[in-house]
Amino acid sequence: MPNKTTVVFVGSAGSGKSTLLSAYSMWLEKEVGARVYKVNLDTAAEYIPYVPDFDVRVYIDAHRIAKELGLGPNGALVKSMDILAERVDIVEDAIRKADADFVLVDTPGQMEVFIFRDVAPKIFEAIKRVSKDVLALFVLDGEVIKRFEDYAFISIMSVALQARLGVDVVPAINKYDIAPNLELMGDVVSDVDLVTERLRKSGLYGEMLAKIMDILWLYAKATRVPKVSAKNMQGLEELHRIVHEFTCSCGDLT
Ligand SMILES: Nc1nc2c(ncn2[C@@H]2O[C@H](COP(=O)(O)OP(=O)(O)OP(=O)(O)O)[C@@H](O)[C@H]2O)c(=O)[nH]1
Ligand SMILES: [Mg+2]
Repeated sequence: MPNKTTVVFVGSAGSGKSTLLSAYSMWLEKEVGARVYKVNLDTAAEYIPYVPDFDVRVYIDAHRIAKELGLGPNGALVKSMDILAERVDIVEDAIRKADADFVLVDTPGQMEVFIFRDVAPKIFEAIKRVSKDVLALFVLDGEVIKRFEDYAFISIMSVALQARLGVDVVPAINKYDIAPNLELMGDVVSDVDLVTERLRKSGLYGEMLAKIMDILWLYAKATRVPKVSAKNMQGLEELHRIVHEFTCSCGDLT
């Protein structure tokens, strides 16, 4: 029986996926004494702030593909993801053999190229076969969350990712150290009534978003959103508590 918990870091370009993966792996090793296996699936990465145990670039490198096929950076990334979609067995094998408690998986900077292609559901299916638990950490850049509507957008995106990937999705707000709106970043994001009340006041789309949020919260497994700074290694304990609650079936997540 596989006994690994796999956390897949997804999120828009530059949101801090790789830095957070690095910070969380160090935290897990130091504070929990966990054995961590780090997987890089970013075929176009030029620099990654951790030493990967499995690096997809050894097999599929977007820069090499660009040269060989005469493609631009986007075309090469798409092509590399399509090649990976046919070779998910390499990733599955590596994770199966990993002697680890936690597997942390980094994904390409351009989230849409990963999420919208065949590769994402295929990778998640493969990871599920060799892990006890799998969840996706939706890494958000705290700098860009400025309004209640932005928070509604994140919640809707999280549910969309859940539907697409077939696993629980935990949104995490990164770059808390430079987040511009600490009021919104604070506990407010966990206060259902306050968010919907503020949305209702903001016109036609606000009313629509508030109604969507009512439904989302009805089905939400957790309303807590970890706020972290990967750069300063802050908020990692809360992040881990939420990851643990999702994977241990211990009930209340609010
Ligand atoms: N201030 C601050 N900067 C951060 C934090 N986390 C990441 N960064 C910076 O944000 C930039 C992008 O970080 P990455 O970890 O490369 O982000 P990514 O999502 O992996 O980026 P791509 O894979 O290129 O899309 C880097 O300059 C990081 O140093 C944070 O918590 N606070
Ligand atoms: Mg990265």
